[in-house]
Amino acid sequence: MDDLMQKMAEHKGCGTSGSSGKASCGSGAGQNDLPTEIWEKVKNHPCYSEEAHHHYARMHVAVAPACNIQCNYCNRKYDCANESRPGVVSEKLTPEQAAKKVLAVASTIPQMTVLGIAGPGDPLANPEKTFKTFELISKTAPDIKLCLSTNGLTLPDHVDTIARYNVDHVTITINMVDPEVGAKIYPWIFWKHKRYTGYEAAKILTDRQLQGLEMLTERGILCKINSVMIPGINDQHLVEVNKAVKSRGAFLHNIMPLISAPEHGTVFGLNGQRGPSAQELKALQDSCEGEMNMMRHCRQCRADAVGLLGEDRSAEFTTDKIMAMDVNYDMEGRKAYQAMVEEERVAKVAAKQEELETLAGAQSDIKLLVAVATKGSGLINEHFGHAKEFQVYELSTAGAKFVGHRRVDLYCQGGFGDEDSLETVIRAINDCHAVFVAKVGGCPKADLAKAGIDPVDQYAHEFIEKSAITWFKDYLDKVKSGEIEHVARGDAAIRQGALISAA
Ligand code: CLF
Ligand code: SF4
Repeated sequence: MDDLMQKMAEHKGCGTSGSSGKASCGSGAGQNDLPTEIWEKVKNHPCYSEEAHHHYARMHVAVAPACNIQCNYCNRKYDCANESRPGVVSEKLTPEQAAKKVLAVASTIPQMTVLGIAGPGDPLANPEKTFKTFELISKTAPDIKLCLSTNGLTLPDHVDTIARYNVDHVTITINMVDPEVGAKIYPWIFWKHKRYTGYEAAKILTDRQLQGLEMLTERGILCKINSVMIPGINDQHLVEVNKAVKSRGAFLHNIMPLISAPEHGTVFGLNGQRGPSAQELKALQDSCEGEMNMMRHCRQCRADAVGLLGEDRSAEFTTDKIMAMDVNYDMEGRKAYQAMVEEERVAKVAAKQEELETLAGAQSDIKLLVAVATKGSGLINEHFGHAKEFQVYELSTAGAKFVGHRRVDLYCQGGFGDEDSLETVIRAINDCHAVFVAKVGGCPKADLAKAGIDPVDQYAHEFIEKSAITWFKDYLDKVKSGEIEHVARGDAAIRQGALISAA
Protein backbone atom coordinates (compact mmCIF):
# COMPACT_ATOMS: atom_id res chain seq x y z
CA MET A 1 0.00 0.00 0.00
CA ASP A 2 2.91 2.36 0.72
CA ASP A 3 3.97 1.80 -2.84
CA LEU A 4 0.56 2.87 -4.10
CA MET A 5 0.58 6.04 -2.00
CA GLN A 6 4.08 6.83 -3.22
CA LYS A 7 2.90 6.52 -6.83
CA MET A 8 -0.04 8.78 -6.09
CA ALA A 9 2.24 11.37 -4.51
CA GLU A 10 4.61 11.26 -7.46
CA HIS A 11 1.78 11.99 -9.81
CA LYS A 12 0.50 15.06 -8.05
CA GLY A 13 1.45 18.49 -9.24
CA CYS A 14 1.08 20.34 -12.46
CA GLY A 15 2.55 19.61 -15.82
CA THR A 16 4.54 16.63 -14.67
CA SER A 17 3.82 14.48 -17.67
CA GLY A 18 1.49 16.25 -20.03
CA SER A 19 1.43 13.49 -22.61
CA SER A 20 -1.97 14.67 -23.66
CA GLY A 21 -0.68 18.15 -24.11
CA LYS A 22 -3.38 19.51 -21.87
CA ALA A 23 -2.42 20.25 -18.32
CA SER A 24 -1.92 16.86 -16.76
CA CYS A 25 -2.76 18.15 -13.34
CA GLY A 26 -5.98 17.91 -11.49
CA SER A 27 -8.85 15.64 -11.95
CA GLY A 28 -8.30 16.19 -15.67
CA ALA A 29 -5.49 13.65 -15.46
CA GLY A 30 -5.96 10.87 -17.99
CA GLN A 31 -4.90 7.30 -18.49
CA ASN A 32 -1.33 8.24 -19.35
CA ASP A 33 -0.96 10.54 -16.36
CA LEU A 34 -1.82 8.15 -13.54
CA PRO A 35 -0.56 4.81 -12.24
CA THR A 36 -2.74 1.97 -13.54
CA GLU A 37 -4.14 1.10 -10.08
CA ILE A 38 -5.31 4.68 -9.57
CA TRP A 39 -6.63 5.04 -13.12
CA GLU A 40 -8.73 1.91 -12.62
CA LYS A 41 -10.29 3.47 -9.53
CA VAL A 42 -11.04 6.86 -11.06
CA LYS A 43 -11.65 6.23 -14.75
CA ASN A 44 -15.42 5.80 -14.44
CA HIS A 45 -15.96 8.02 -11.42
CA PRO A 46 -17.50 11.31 -12.61
CA CYS A 47 -16.25 13.28 -9.61
CA TYR A 48 -12.72 11.89 -9.37
CA SER A 49 -12.04 12.24 -13.11
CA GLU A 50 -13.00 15.38 -15.02
CA GLU A 51 -12.71 13.38 -18.22
CA ALA A 52 -15.14 10.74 -16.94
CA HIS A 53 -17.74 13.30 -15.96
CA HIS A 54 -18.66 13.92 -19.58
CA HIS A 55 -19.64 10.26 -19.95
CA TYR A 56 -20.54 8.65 -16.63
CA ALA A 57 -23.26 9.40 -14.11
CA ARG A 58 -23.57 9.15 -10.35
CA MET A 59 -26.52 8.92 -8.05
CA HIS A 60 -27.07 9.78 -4.43
CA VAL A 61 -29.54 8.20 -2.05
CA ALA A 62 -30.80 10.40 0.76
CA VAL A 63 -30.67 7.92 3.65
CA ALA A 64 -28.81 10.07 6.19
CA PRO A 65 -30.96 12.85 7.68
CA ALA A 66 -29.14 13.66 10.94
CA CYS A 67 -26.05 15.77 11.44
CA ASN A 68 -23.62 16.12 14.34
CA ILE A 69 -22.23 19.59 13.63
CA GLN A 70 -23.56 22.97 12.56
CA CYS A 71 -22.04 24.85 9.65
CA ASN A 72 -22.86 28.53 9.20
CA TYR A 73 -23.69 27.90 5.53
CA CYS A 74 -26.26 25.21 6.31
CA ASN A 75 -29.91 25.31 7.17
CA ARG A 76 -31.17 21.88 8.16
CA LYS A 77 -34.32 22.42 6.13
CA TYR A 78 -32.13 21.87 3.11
CA ASP A 79 -29.71 19.20 1.91
CA CYS A 80 -26.20 19.09 3.33
CA ALA A 81 -24.43 22.03 1.79
CA ASN A 82 -21.14 20.12 1.88
CA GLU A 83 -22.22 18.05 -1.09
CA SER A 84 -25.55 19.49 -2.03
CA ARG A 85 -27.08 22.54 -3.53
CA PRO A 86 -29.39 24.06 -0.98
CA GLY A 87 -32.96 24.62 -2.05
CA VAL A 88 -34.72 21.32 -2.34
CA VAL A 89 -35.68 19.10 0.54
CA SER A 90 -34.92 15.50 -0.35
CA GLU A 91 -37.28 12.63 -0.14
CA LYS A 92 -35.70 10.56 2.61
CA LEU A 93 -35.31 6.84 1.97
CA THR A 94 -34.88 3.72 4.05
CA PRO A 95 -31.89 1.52 3.09
CA GLU A 96 -34.29 -0.92 1.43
CA GLN A 97 -35.94 1.81 -0.64
CA ALA A 98 -32.49 3.13 -1.50
CA ALA A 99 -31.34 -0.27 -2.73
CA LYS A 100 -34.41 -0.57 -4.93
CA LYS A 101 -33.81 2.93 -6.28
CA VAL A 102 -30.20 2.10 -7.17
CA LEU A 103 -31.32 -0.94 -9.17
CA ALA A 104 -34.03 1.08 -10.91
CA VAL A 105 -31.62 3.85 -11.87
CA ALA A 106 -28.85 1.44 -12.91
CA SER A 107 -31.30 -0.38 -15.17
CA THR A 108 -32.45 2.87 -16.80
CA ILE A 109 -29.12 4.73 -16.95
CA PRO A 110 -26.44 2.17 -17.85
CA GLN A 111 -23.67 4.77 -17.58
CA MET A 112 -24.49 5.26 -13.87
CA THR A 113 -21.34 3.86 -12.25
CA VAL A 114 -21.21 5.39 -8.77
CA LEU A 115 -23.54 5.41 -5.79
CA GLY A 116 -22.79 8.12 -3.27
CA ILE A 117 -24.25 8.81 0.14
CA ALA A 118 -23.94 12.52 0.83
CA GLY A 119 -26.74 13.51 3.13
CA PRO A 120 -29.05 15.27 3.51
CA GLY A 121 -27.22 15.33 6.88
CA ASP A 122 -23.92 13.57 7.54
CA PRO A 123 -23.70 9.90 6.44
CA LEU A 124 -21.46 8.99 9.38
CA ALA A 125 -23.87 10.58 11.85
CA ASN A 126 -26.28 7.92 10.54
CA PRO A 127 -23.89 4.95 10.33
CA GLU A 128 -26.48 2.15 10.55
CA LYS A 129 -28.52 3.44 7.62
CA THR A 130 -25.44 4.32 5.58
CA PHE A 131 -23.69 0.98 5.96
CA LYS A 132 -26.89 -1.04 5.63
CA THR A 133 -27.46 0.70 2.28
CA PHE A 134 -23.92 -0.12 1.15
CA GLU A 135 -24.36 -3.72 2.24
CA LEU A 136 -27.57 -4.16 0.26
CA ILE A 137 -26.16 -2.54 -2.86
CA SER A 138 -22.86 -4.42 -2.83
CA LYS A 139 -24.87 -7.66 -2.90
CA THR A 140 -27.33 -6.75 -5.66
CA ALA A 141 -25.24 -4.42 -7.85
CA PRO A 142 -21.59 -5.34 -7.28
CA ASP A 143 -20.35 -3.42 -10.34
CA ILE A 144 -21.35 -0.08 -8.82
CA LYS A 145 -18.64 1.88 -7.00
CA LEU A 146 -19.55 3.05 -3.51
CA CYS A 147 -18.79 6.59 -2.44
CA LEU A 148 -19.24 8.53 0.76
CA SER A 149 -19.06 12.15 1.83
CA THR A 150 -18.66 13.27 5.43
CA ASN A 151 -17.83 16.22 7.65
CA GLY A 152 -15.25 13.92 9.25
CA LEU A 153 -16.17 14.29 12.92
CA THR A 154 -16.77 10.58 13.49
CA LEU A 155 -14.67 9.37 10.57
CA PRO A 156 -11.86 7.76 12.61
CA ASP A 157 -14.46 5.50 14.29
CA HIS A 158 -15.69 4.16 10.94
CA VAL A 159 -12.58 3.73 8.82
CA ASP A 160 -12.45 -0.05 9.30
CA THR A 161 -16.12 -0.42 8.35
CA ILE A 162 -15.60 1.80 5.30
CA ALA A 163 -12.73 -0.43 4.18
CA ARG A 164 -14.77 -3.59 4.89
CA TYR A 165 -17.57 -2.45 2.57
CA ASN A 166 -15.07 -1.66 -0.20
CA VAL A 167 -15.95 2.01 -0.23
CA ASP A 168 -12.88 3.21 -2.05
CA HIS A 169 -13.81 6.88 -2.50
CA VAL A 170 -14.37 9.11 0.52
CA THR A 171 -14.89 12.87 0.56
CA ILE A 172 -14.18 14.91 3.69
CA THR A 173 -15.27 18.53 3.87
CA ILE A 174 -12.37 20.42 5.41
CA ASN A 175 -12.78 24.18 5.53
CA MET A 176 -9.93 24.96 7.93
CA VAL A 177 -6.98 23.53 9.80
CA ASP A 178 -6.84 26.46 12.22
CA PRO A 179 -9.51 26.40 14.96
CA GLU A 180 -9.52 30.22 15.06
CA VAL A 181 -10.80 30.16 11.49
CA GLY A 182 -13.05 27.20 12.27
CA ALA A 183 -14.80 29.06 15.09
CA LYS A 184 -16.12 31.50 12.46
CA ILE A 185 -17.58 28.65 10.39
CA TYR A 186 -18.86 26.15 12.98
CA PRO A 187 -20.93 27.41 15.92
CA TRP A 188 -21.06 23.96 17.54
CA ILE A 189 -20.39 20.26 17.24
CA PHE A 190 -21.95 17.35 19.11
CA TRP A 191 -19.37 14.73 20.03
CA LYS A 192 -19.33 11.89 22.55
CA HIS A 193 -22.72 12.93 23.98
CA LYS A 194 -21.60 16.51 24.56
CA ARG A 195 -22.02 19.80 22.77
CA TYR A 196 -18.86 21.86 22.17
CA THR A 197 -18.73 25.44 20.86
CA GLY A 198 -16.24 27.97 19.54
CA TYR A 199 -12.52 27.24 19.39
CA GLU A 200 -12.84 23.98 21.30
CA ALA A 201 -15.41 22.62 18.83
CA ALA A 202 -13.31 23.58 15.81
CA LYS A 203 -10.18 22.08 17.37
CA ILE A 204 -11.85 18.72 17.91
CA LEU A 205 -13.28 18.81 14.39
CA THR A 206 -10.00 19.58 12.63
CA ASP A 207 -8.10 16.97 14.65
CA ARG A 208 -10.69 14.29 13.82
CA GLN A 209 -10.83 15.25 10.13
CA LEU A 210 -7.07 15.06 9.67
CA GLN A 211 -6.82 11.85 11.68
CA GLY A 212 -9.57 10.28 9.56
CA LEU A 213 -7.85 11.38 6.36
CA GLU A 214 -4.57 9.81 7.45
CA MET A 215 -6.29 6.56 8.40
CA LEU A 216 -8.06 6.33 5.04
CA THR A 217 -5.03 7.06 2.89
CA GLU A 218 -2.98 4.54 4.89
CA ARG A 219 -5.51 1.95 3.71
CA GLY A 220 -5.27 3.08 0.08
CA ILE A 221 -8.77 4.59 0.02
CA LEU A 222 -8.92 7.54 -2.39
CA CYS A 223 -9.79 10.73 -0.56
CA LYS A 224 -11.20 13.92 -1.96
CA ILE A 225 -11.30 17.06 0.16
CA ASN A 226 -14.13 19.52 -0.33
CA SER A 227 -13.60 23.06 0.92
CA VAL A 228 -16.15 25.84 0.81
CA MET A 229 -14.49 29.13 -0.14
CA ILE A 230 -15.82 31.86 2.14
CA PRO A 231 -14.32 35.24 1.21
CA GLY A 232 -12.82 37.07 4.17
CA ILE A 233 -13.04 34.00 6.40
CA ASN A 234 -11.08 31.12 4.91
CA ASP A 235 -10.17 32.13 1.34
CA GLN A 236 -6.48 32.82 2.06
CA HIS A 237 -6.36 30.01 4.61
CA LEU A 238 -7.43 27.37 2.07
CA VAL A 239 -3.89 27.39 0.65
CA GLU A 240 -2.75 26.10 4.04
CA VAL A 241 -5.58 23.55 4.08
CA ASN A 242 -4.45 22.42 0.64
CA LYS A 243 -0.90 21.79 1.93
CA ALA A 244 -2.16 19.99 5.03
CA VAL A 245 -4.37 17.58 3.09
CA LYS A 246 -1.81 16.98 0.37
CA SER A 247 0.81 16.01 2.94
CA ARG A 248 -1.65 13.47 4.35
CA GLY A 249 -2.17 11.79 0.98
CA ALA A 250 -5.44 13.30 -0.28
CA PHE A 251 -5.94 12.58 -3.98
CA LEU A 252 -8.04 15.55 -4.99
CA HIS A 253 -9.00 18.97 -3.63
CA ASN A 254 -12.36 20.48 -4.55
CA ILE A 255 -12.64 24.17 -3.64
CA MET A 256 -16.28 25.16 -4.07
CA PRO A 257 -17.86 28.62 -3.90
CA LEU A 258 -19.99 29.46 -0.88
CA ILE A 259 -23.68 29.44 -1.79
CA SER A 260 -25.33 31.97 0.42
CA ALA A 261 -28.50 33.99 0.07
CA PRO A 262 -30.84 35.43 2.70
CA GLU A 263 -33.70 33.14 1.60
CA HIS A 264 -31.67 30.11 2.72
CA GLY A 265 -32.03 31.25 6.30
CA THR A 266 -28.41 30.32 7.04
CA VAL A 267 -26.17 32.37 9.32
CA PHE A 268 -24.02 33.42 6.36
CA GLY A 269 -27.07 34.07 4.19
CA LEU A 270 -28.65 36.29 6.82
CA ASN A 271 -25.54 38.23 7.76
CA GLY A 272 -24.76 39.08 4.15
CA GLN A 273 -21.64 36.93 3.78
CA ARG A 274 -20.91 36.91 0.07
CA GLY A 275 -19.62 34.07 -2.08
CA PRO A 276 -16.58 34.44 -4.35
CA SER A 277 -16.67 35.75 -7.92
CA ALA A 278 -15.66 33.45 -10.77
CA GLN A 279 -12.21 35.05 -10.99
CA GLU A 280 -11.60 34.82 -7.24
CA LEU A 281 -12.50 31.13 -7.25
CA LYS A 282 -10.33 30.35 -10.25
CA ALA A 283 -7.36 32.29 -8.85
CA LEU A 284 -7.48 30.26 -5.63
CA GLN A 285 -7.86 26.97 -7.50
CA ASP A 286 -4.95 27.94 -9.77
CA SER A 287 -2.75 28.86 -6.82
CA CYS A 288 -3.35 25.45 -5.22
CA GLU A 289 -2.93 23.48 -8.43
CA GLY A 290 0.85 23.35 -8.20
CA GLU A 291 0.36 21.59 -4.88
CA MET A 292 -2.09 18.86 -5.85
CA ASN A 293 -4.92 17.68 -8.11
CA MET A 294 -7.75 20.19 -8.16
CA MET A 295 -11.37 19.37 -8.96
CA ARG A 296 -13.15 22.09 -10.92
CA HIS A 297 -16.20 20.28 -12.23
CA CYS A 298 -18.14 19.86 -8.98
CA ARG A 299 -21.82 20.78 -9.33
CA GLN A 300 -22.54 21.00 -5.58
CA CYS A 301 -25.26 18.46 -6.15
CA ARG A 302 -28.27 17.47 -4.11
CA ALA A 303 -28.31 14.55 -1.70
CA ASP A 304 -30.70 12.77 -4.08
CA ALA A 305 -29.07 13.78 -7.37
CA VAL A 306 -29.28 11.35 -10.29
CA GLY A 307 -27.57 11.57 -13.68
CA LEU A 308 -24.54 13.15 -15.26
CA LEU A 309 -23.06 15.97 -13.17
CA GLY A 310 -24.89 19.06 -14.33
CA GLU A 311 -28.10 17.27 -15.29
CA ASP A 312 -30.76 16.30 -12.80
CA ARG A 313 -32.92 13.27 -13.41
CA SER A 314 -34.04 12.79 -9.81
CA ALA A 315 -37.68 13.60 -10.68
CA GLU A 316 -37.82 10.44 -12.82
CA PHE A 317 -37.04 8.30 -9.77
CA THR A 318 -39.34 9.35 -6.96
CA THR A 319 -40.29 6.60 -4.51
CA ASP A 320 -43.75 6.21 -6.06
CA LYS A 321 -42.30 5.75 -9.52
CA ILE A 322 -39.58 3.36 -8.36
CA MET A 323 -41.99 1.14 -6.47
CA ALA A 324 -44.10 0.85 -9.63
CA MET A 325 -41.08 0.12 -11.86
CA ASP A 326 -40.29 -3.27 -13.27
CA VAL A 327 -36.58 -3.47 -12.54
CA ASN A 328 -34.35 -5.62 -14.69
CA TYR A 329 -30.76 -5.37 -13.51
CA ASP A 330 -28.85 -6.46 -16.57
CA MET A 331 -25.16 -6.43 -15.75
CA GLU A 332 -24.14 -7.66 -19.22
CA GLY A 333 -26.23 -4.96 -20.88
CA ARG A 334 -24.60 -2.33 -18.67
CA LYS A 335 -21.14 -3.61 -19.57
CA ALA A 336 -21.96 -3.55 -23.30
CA TYR A 337 -23.24 0.02 -23.04
CA GLN A 338 -20.16 1.12 -21.12
CA ALA A 339 -17.93 -0.46 -23.79
CA MET A 340 -19.64 1.81 -26.33
CA VAL A 341 -19.03 4.80 -24.08
CA GLU A 342 -15.36 3.86 -23.94
CA GLU A 343 -15.15 3.84 -27.75
CA GLU A 344 -16.67 7.32 -27.85
CA ARG A 345 -14.21 8.45 -25.21
CA VAL A 346 -11.19 7.07 -27.05
CA ALA A 347 -12.32 8.80 -30.26
CA LYS A 348 -12.67 12.08 -28.39
CA VAL A 349 -9.18 11.88 -26.87
CA ALA A 350 -7.65 10.92 -30.24
CA ALA A 351 -9.34 13.87 -32.01
CA LYS A 352 -8.09 16.28 -29.36
CA GLN A 353 -4.59 14.86 -29.54
CA GLU A 354 -4.47 15.16 -33.31
CA GLU A 355 -5.61 18.77 -33.20
CA LEU A 356 -3.20 19.58 -30.42
CA GLU A 357 -0.27 18.45 -32.51
CA THR A 358 -1.10 21.17 -35.01
CA LEU A 359 -0.53 23.73 -32.21
CA ALA A 360 3.00 22.47 -31.57
CA GLY A 361 5.54 25.25 -31.84
CA ALA A 362 2.92 28.02 -31.63
CA GLN A 363 4.34 30.94 -29.65
CA SER A 364 1.92 33.08 -27.69
CA ASP A 365 1.29 34.09 -24.08
CA ILE A 366 -2.42 34.47 -24.75
CA LYS A 367 -4.64 32.51 -22.39
CA LEU A 368 -8.38 32.94 -22.61
CA LEU A 369 -11.63 31.35 -21.54
CA VAL A 370 -14.48 30.04 -23.68
CA ALA A 371 -17.90 28.77 -22.61
CA VAL A 372 -19.49 25.64 -24.08
CA ALA A 373 -23.11 24.45 -24.22
CA THR A 374 -23.14 20.66 -23.91
CA LYS A 375 -25.47 17.84 -22.96
CA GLY A 376 -22.52 15.48 -22.40
CA SER A 377 -20.33 13.01 -24.29
CA GLY A 378 -17.73 15.76 -24.74
CA LEU A 379 -19.71 17.29 -27.63
CA ILE A 380 -20.96 20.79 -28.43
CA ASN A 381 -24.51 19.55 -28.60
CA GLU A 382 -26.75 22.00 -26.73
CA HIS A 383 -28.63 25.05 -28.01
CA PHE A 384 -27.77 28.36 -26.38
CA GLY A 385 -31.35 28.88 -25.26
CA HIS A 386 -31.67 25.42 -23.70
CA ALA A 387 -28.43 25.48 -21.70
CA LYS A 388 -28.82 25.31 -17.93
CA GLU A 389 -25.07 25.58 -17.55
CA PHE A 390 -22.00 26.37 -19.61
CA GLN A 391 -18.73 24.52 -19.25
CA VAL A 392 -15.68 26.78 -19.23
CA TYR A 393 -12.37 25.88 -20.90
CA GLU A 394 -9.09 27.75 -20.73
CA LEU A 395 -7.33 27.89 -24.08
CA SER A 396 -3.60 28.44 -24.50
CA THR A 397 -0.82 27.04 -26.64
CA ALA A 398 -0.82 24.10 -24.18
CA GLY A 399 -4.34 23.16 -25.39
CA ALA A 400 -7.84 23.23 -23.93
CA LYS A 401 -8.30 22.70 -20.23
CA PHE A 402 -11.61 22.39 -18.36
CA VAL A 403 -11.58 25.03 -15.60
CA GLY A 404 -15.17 25.28 -14.41
CA HIS A 405 -18.82 25.66 -15.22
CA ARG A 406 -21.46 28.31 -14.76
CA ARG A 407 -25.04 27.49 -13.98
CA VAL A 408 -27.51 29.89 -15.61
CA ASP A 409 -31.22 30.57 -15.91
CA LEU A 410 -32.74 29.19 -19.10
CA TYR A 411 -32.78 31.83 -21.85
CA CYS A 412 -35.43 30.09 -23.92
CA GLN A 413 -38.78 30.12 -22.11
CA GLY A 414 -41.08 27.98 -24.22
CA GLY A 415 -40.56 29.55 -27.60
CA PHE A 416 -39.45 33.06 -26.70
CA GLY A 417 -36.25 34.46 -25.33
CA ASP A 418 -36.22 35.95 -21.85
CA GLU A 419 -34.19 39.18 -21.96
CA ASP A 420 -33.60 39.20 -18.20
CA SER A 421 -32.17 35.71 -18.39
CA LEU A 422 -29.94 36.72 -21.28
CA GLU A 423 -28.45 39.44 -19.11
CA THR A 424 -27.72 36.96 -16.33
CA VAL A 425 -26.24 34.46 -18.82
CA ILE A 426 -23.93 37.17 -20.12
CA ARG A 427 -22.90 38.07 -16.57
CA ALA A 428 -22.20 34.39 -15.83
CA ILE A 429 -19.87 33.99 -18.82
CA ASN A 430 -18.63 37.56 -18.97
CA ASP A 431 -15.01 36.41 -18.53
CA CYS A 432 -15.20 34.34 -21.74
CA HIS A 433 -14.12 35.43 -25.21
CA ALA A 434 -16.52 33.07 -27.02
CA VAL A 435 -19.43 30.75 -26.40
CA PHE A 436 -19.65 27.49 -28.38
CA VAL A 437 -23.17 26.25 -29.04
CA ALA A 438 -25.01 23.83 -31.31
CA LYS A 439 -27.39 26.61 -32.32
CA VAL A 440 -28.17 30.19 -31.32
CA GLY A 441 -30.92 32.58 -32.41
CA GLY A 442 -30.38 35.96 -34.04
CA CYS A 443 -31.28 38.08 -31.00
CA PRO A 444 -29.02 36.49 -28.42
CA LYS A 445 -26.28 36.27 -31.04
CA ALA A 446 -26.31 40.03 -31.51
CA ASP A 447 -26.43 40.73 -27.77
CA LEU A 448 -23.57 38.33 -27.08
CA ALA A 449 -21.45 39.93 -29.77
CA LYS A 450 -22.28 43.37 -28.34
CA ALA A 451 -21.05 42.17 -24.95
CA GLY A 452 -17.77 41.08 -26.59
CA ILE A 453 -18.53 37.33 -26.47
CA ASP A 454 -18.21 35.63 -29.85
CA PRO A 455 -21.15 33.25 -30.43
CA VAL A 456 -19.66 30.23 -32.25
CA ASP A 457 -22.03 27.71 -33.84
CA GLN A 458 -19.87 26.34 -36.61
CA TYR A 459 -18.73 23.31 -34.56
CA ALA A 460 -22.21 21.99 -33.77
CA HIS A 461 -22.15 18.34 -32.63
CA GLU A 462 -18.35 18.15 -32.79
CA PHE A 463 -15.92 17.37 -29.96
CA ILE A 464 -15.42 20.27 -27.54
CA GLU A 465 -11.67 20.27 -27.06
CA LYS A 466 -10.79 19.63 -30.69
CA SER A 467 -13.12 22.43 -31.83
CA ALA A 468 -11.87 24.84 -29.18
CA ILE A 469 -8.26 24.28 -30.22
CA THR A 470 -9.15 24.84 -33.90
CA TRP A 471 -10.94 28.07 -33.00
CA PHE A 472 -8.02 29.19 -30.82
CA LYS A 473 -5.49 28.66 -33.62
CA ASP A 474 -7.64 30.83 -35.84
CA TYR A 475 -7.90 33.45 -33.07
CA LEU A 476 -4.09 33.55 -32.69
CA ASP A 477 -3.69 33.93 -36.46
CA LYS A 478 -6.12 36.85 -36.48
CA VAL A 479 -4.30 38.54 -33.60
CA LYS A 480 -0.98 38.01 -35.36
CA SER A 481 -2.23 39.45 -38.62
CA GLY A 482 -3.70 42.48 -36.82
CA GLU A 483 -7.26 41.58 -37.87
CA ILE A 484 -8.32 41.59 -34.22
CA GLU A 485 -6.80 42.88 -31.02
CA HIS A 486 -6.63 40.58 -28.00
CA VAL A 487 -8.33 42.27 -25.06
CA ALA A 488 -8.58 40.76 -21.58
CA ARG A 489 -12.15 40.07 -20.36
CA GLY A 490 -13.61 41.15 -17.01
CA ASP A 491 -14.89 39.06 -14.11
CA ALA A 492 -18.03 36.90 -14.09
CA ALA A 493 -20.69 36.22 -11.48
CA ILE A 494 -21.35 32.83 -9.92
CA ARG A 495 -25.14 32.72 -10.09
CA GLN A 496 -26.52 32.12 -6.62
CA GLY A 497 -30.08 32.45 -7.90
CA ALA A 498 -29.63 29.73 -10.49
CA LEU A 499 -28.08 27.47 -7.86
CA ILE A 500 -31.08 27.93 -5.65
CA SER A 501 -33.89 27.69 -8.13
CA ALA A 502 -32.71 25.21 -10.77
CA ALA A 503 -34.89 22.14 -10.81
FE1 CLF B 1 -21.52 11.89 -4.74
FE2 CLF B 1 -19.57 13.21 -3.78
FE3 CLF B 1 -19.25 10.66 -4.29
FE4 CLF B 1 -19.45 12.40 -6.24
S1 CLF B 1 -20.88 14.09 -5.63
S2 CLF B 1 -20.58 11.50 -2.76
S3 CLF B 1 -17.80 12.30 -4.74
S4 CLF B 1 -20.56 10.47 -6.07
FE5 CLF B 1 -19.33 15.15 -7.06
FE6 CLF B 1 -21.59 16.27 -6.55
FE7 CLF B 1 -19.40 17.69 -6.36
FE8 CLF B 1 -19.91 15.82 -4.65
S5 CLF B 1 -20.20 16.82 -8.21
S6 CLF B 1 -21.09 17.63 -4.91
S7 CLF B 1 -17.98 16.17 -5.71
FE1 SF4 C 1 -25.24 20.98 7.22
FE2 SF4 C 1 -23.67 19.16 6.11
FE3 SF4 C 1 -22.62 21.05 7.76
FE4 SF4 C 1 -24.14 19.06 8.71
S1 SF4 C 1 -22.12 18.86 7.74
S2 SF4 C 1 -24.32 21.23 9.23
S3 SF4 C 1 -25.70 18.78 7.13
S4 SF4 C 1 -23.55 21.40 5.76
